[in-house]
Amino acid sequence: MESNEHKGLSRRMLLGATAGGAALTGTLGGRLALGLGGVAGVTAATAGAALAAGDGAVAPGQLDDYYGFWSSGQSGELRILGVPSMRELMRVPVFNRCSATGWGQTNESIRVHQRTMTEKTRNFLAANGKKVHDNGDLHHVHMSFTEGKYDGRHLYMNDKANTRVARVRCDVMKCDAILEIPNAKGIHGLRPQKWPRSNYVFCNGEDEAPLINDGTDMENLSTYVNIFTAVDADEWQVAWQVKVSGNLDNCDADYEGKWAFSTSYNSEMGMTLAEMTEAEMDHVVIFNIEEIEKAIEAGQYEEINGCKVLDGRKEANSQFTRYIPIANNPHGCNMAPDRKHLCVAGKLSPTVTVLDVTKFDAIFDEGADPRSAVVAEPELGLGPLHTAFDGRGNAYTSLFLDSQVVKWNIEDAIRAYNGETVDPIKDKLDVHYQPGHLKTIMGETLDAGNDWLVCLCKFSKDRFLNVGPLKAENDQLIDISGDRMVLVHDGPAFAEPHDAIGVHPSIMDIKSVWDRDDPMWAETRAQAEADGVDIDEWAEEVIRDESDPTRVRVYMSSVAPSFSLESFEVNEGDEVTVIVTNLDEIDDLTHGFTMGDHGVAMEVGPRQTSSVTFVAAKPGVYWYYCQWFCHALHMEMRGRMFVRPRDA
Ligand code: CUK
Ligand code: CUA
Ligand code: CA
Repeated sequence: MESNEHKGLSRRMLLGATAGGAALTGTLGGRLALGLGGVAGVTAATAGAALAAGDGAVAPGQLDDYYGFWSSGQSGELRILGVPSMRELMRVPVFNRCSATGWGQTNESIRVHQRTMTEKTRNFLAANGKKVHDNGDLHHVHMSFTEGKYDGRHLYMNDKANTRVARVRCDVMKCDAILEIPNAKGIHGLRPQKWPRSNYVFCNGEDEAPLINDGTDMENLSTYVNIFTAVDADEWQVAWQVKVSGNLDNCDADYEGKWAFSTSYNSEMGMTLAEMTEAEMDHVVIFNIEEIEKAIEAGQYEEINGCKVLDGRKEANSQFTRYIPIANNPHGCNMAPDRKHLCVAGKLSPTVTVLDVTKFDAIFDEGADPRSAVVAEPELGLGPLHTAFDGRGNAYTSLFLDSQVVKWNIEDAIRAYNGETVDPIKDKLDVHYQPGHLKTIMGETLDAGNDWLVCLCKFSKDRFLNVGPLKAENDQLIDISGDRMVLVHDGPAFAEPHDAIGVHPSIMDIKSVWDRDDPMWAETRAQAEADGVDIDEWAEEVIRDESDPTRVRVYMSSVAPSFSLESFEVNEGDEVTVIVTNLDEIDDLTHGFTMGDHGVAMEVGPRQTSSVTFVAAKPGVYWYYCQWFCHALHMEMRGRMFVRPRDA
């Protein structure tokens, strides 16, 4: 394949102008400035590259080969894309408020938010006139595993902003559980257990805080701690927590169910940038699942805020953890599908450290050298952040400062570490610009693919038409089927995908129409039964609560193009709950319910029941309407709410 030759030349020519050849010296500020300076320098580097295996285009009416599940960072939602077309197929609201679907406003979604909310958060929100947080910062999305492979049950994701994790059901692609994690602060890295199945979802607390964080002692740094959490994915509660030394950034788990591992960039326990980058070496923490479970079983834990907490800090000298020194502020933590090698990206060090997980038993021996598990440490380029894998023994590491992806071979890196003269680096490709995560199809499972790599870039300046000071990110599609990587597609994305996974469609069983007995509206159904209303049939009932007559429940059905109620009447000050069931059974026939001038809107999918509660505080006539274009007479699908003045 000669197609990339001219590109290699362009890069060499550009090296002088970018950070590419610079030694990793100088101040942190200098390094970051170098990285950003590189943005303009590589603009034309890949222009005109010939394509090796198609351009990723999928013709109209044709389906993509894979699902892509994208995180969205500070947008707080999950996104579904098609790969290789990179067409955005759906947005699944999780930690955000959604105008279209009413997520965060419907009673069904508020229940998902509140079910495991701490008392402290519930009171805090109430003091701010809210029931749910309006934002989230969703970095990592991963599917549930059975024996090292995706099993299509659930997707798990983190909220760094409000210390939560969430679960999305793959049968309907809706969030059905959110869990606020007590004790920890800022859940960042998140991974399901890979073997034998995802009993646990491992969650990293990134931010240091006093364990009893009630304001009594805020200055004393010796009370600050970081917490590693294992969530019981079936029971959806905290299984156990481990106190660690340093903070926790990214994590992963092995293919035997023995270990979890987390990178720490702040082993210094610094509170400022200067302090956090002071030490030459930070570490990766190895968690010994069996030892932890034994101690929990034996009741050797401390109970804090309802969680079972063990002490895995260095000074506790426990069998729960080991700390392997890793150069300067490591970031990515990626287990290879060869079942053996864990790749830890150096970030401020140009290296990726390769650890052999089969050597971890030995480092738990008294007096063992934790670095004895290191089997390679290839120097790959500037700012290595994350590593992806194909099924041929190759790794792909993003170089944030170099704005490149480097393809390297794990076995060759091990041979080079052992003194053989072999270059593990097989190819480098310019990406645009400043890449973070990158992912092959099912590359974090035993089914790692060899066709596509998506690379999620943090900057896109000059790559697209200018849209103002806030620019899109750029998710790029790379063909990895040949020896050389070929960039085939630019995918602008709104703030801010951090991570993504690619999944073969056969792994999931996704419905087009809801089952009427879906648990999502079980509480709503129970209320309807108590009110004597059958929500599976045509319903047109306005029911006043017997114990509190200011509470009104309005039951309607929707069948295109009409609601069962063309009007209903309430009194000023009533708390009104509108319950709508979509009786249409047709694929893609979604209705909605929007109450005009009330800030109320919700999705009602085929055979779904949704409900929303608001106070009718404004006397007058208000139209409600269906906001999903559902029929030729969709505009006519509307009705009136009469709000009678209190003293009339
Ligand atoms: S982190 Cu964003 S680029 Cu939150 Cu996975 Cu590395
Ligand atoms: Cu129903 Cu539009
Ligand atoms: Ca550090």
